[in-house]
Amino acid sequence: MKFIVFLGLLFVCFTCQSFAQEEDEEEFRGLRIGIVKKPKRCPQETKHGDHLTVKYNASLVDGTLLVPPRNLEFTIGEGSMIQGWDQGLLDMCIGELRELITPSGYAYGELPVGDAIPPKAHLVFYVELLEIKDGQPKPDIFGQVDVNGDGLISHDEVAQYLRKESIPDGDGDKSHQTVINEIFNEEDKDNDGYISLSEFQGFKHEEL
Ligand SMILES: [Ca+2]
Ligand SMILES: [Ca+2]
Repeated sequence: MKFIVFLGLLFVCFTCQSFAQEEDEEEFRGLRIGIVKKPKRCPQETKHGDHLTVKYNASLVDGTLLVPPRNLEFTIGEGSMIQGWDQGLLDMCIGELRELITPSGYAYGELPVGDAIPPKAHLVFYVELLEIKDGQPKPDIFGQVDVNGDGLISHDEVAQYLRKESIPDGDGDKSHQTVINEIFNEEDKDNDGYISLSEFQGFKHEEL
């Protein structure tokens, strides 16, 4: 979704002109990360799954501005942004400013993007990290399975969950009944036929 938003931001740059890329390809094999400014104090660094707010701009390597400075929120390391951002903005402090010289292989590859970004474009981003929010909380699987909300997961509720998740009800080891039995053998520690919240381990079964 954020990727689309980002593309959208670039698409709005109708006035930008396309420029033929004549750079020496040798120069642009790898992502180059330059630290322009780094604060002295850095209590927290970015890691995969963090939700970041950044201020950035984007240009072609010849200096043509594609996106003037603007703020953007995204989750890093989940492929929602170009690879150059997912890799180039890790271990970053709040207040840090980086220059990412991003070969096309780490950006939009062979294809043009709108009128602004020509095919095989190498891009330069200046990205300042404004805020880090820890990764999104894991989905509440227990709550999703415990549909009647009594704080216990029953056999029937697991069966409903398997159907809802479109897990195939196969033969033998793959049948829903076998999967349910294995889950309860593993997780229903006191053998009362229900999985309580404290017993719940998150369905580590290979089918799920
Ligand atoms: Ca229940
Ligand atoms: Ca139990």
